[in-house]
Amino acid sequence: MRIRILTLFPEMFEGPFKASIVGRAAERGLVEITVHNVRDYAHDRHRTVDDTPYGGGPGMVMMAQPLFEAVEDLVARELSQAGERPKVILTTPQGRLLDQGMVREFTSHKALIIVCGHYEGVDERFIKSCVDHEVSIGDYVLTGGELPAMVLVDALARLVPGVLGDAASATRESFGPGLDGLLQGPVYTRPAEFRGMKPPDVLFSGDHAKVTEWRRKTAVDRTGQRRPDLLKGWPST
Ligand code: 6GU
Repeated sequence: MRIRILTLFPEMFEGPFKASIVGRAAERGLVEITVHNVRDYAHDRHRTVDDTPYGGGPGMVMMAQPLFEAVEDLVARELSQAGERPKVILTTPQGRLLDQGMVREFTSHKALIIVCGHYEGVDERFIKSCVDHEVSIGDYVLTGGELPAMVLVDALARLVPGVLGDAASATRESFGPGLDGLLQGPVYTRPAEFRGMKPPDVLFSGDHAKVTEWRRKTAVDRTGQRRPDLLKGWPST
């Protein structure tokens, strides 16, 4: 999967995408992530990318022209490289709330362009003409769409085959597709007793069916207590 990120702050991506599982995935060629500066597409001497809003009001609005030309350029590069038009995602608090289903849907595309929104917003003519999906990561306001873009890339990368180690994939598998969308129940590791606290006996029983049933039950209980909204329509079959 190829991901191109369009941002006013390319330097923000240097740390997160070098370290971590995402960094390893990029190194191994499982995902290809490139970061592009919107300012490189400005035309004037000052490389202007924002301006005051029509109608007045506080803050600045990201101009249509640099974003428009940047996306045109990145789309053209993708078409010449792979021949499949990439989906364009804009990170903005006005977007649809990101969930695992949307992440899964996005992984069906070979290439994505993620545009990081900023300031008081983005000229609507760019959004109307160039953006396929507007995405928010939660009901709170951040200073910019860069962190949301990183969140999205992280969520996407871990679904690319081979990115998670065998152990992690196997764990998810054994958890069973039936628990998809539920919160995970409690987990424990050595020592068997810590400050007087012991894990439930069933985890030491060696009975895999019983352990699986315990994991299912604790996942359902916890989801009911903390996120009852997730239980609506579950199980799906
Ligand atoms: Cl995608 N952008 C900004 N600026 N704030 C947010 C957000 C996005 N998602 C939640 N808050």
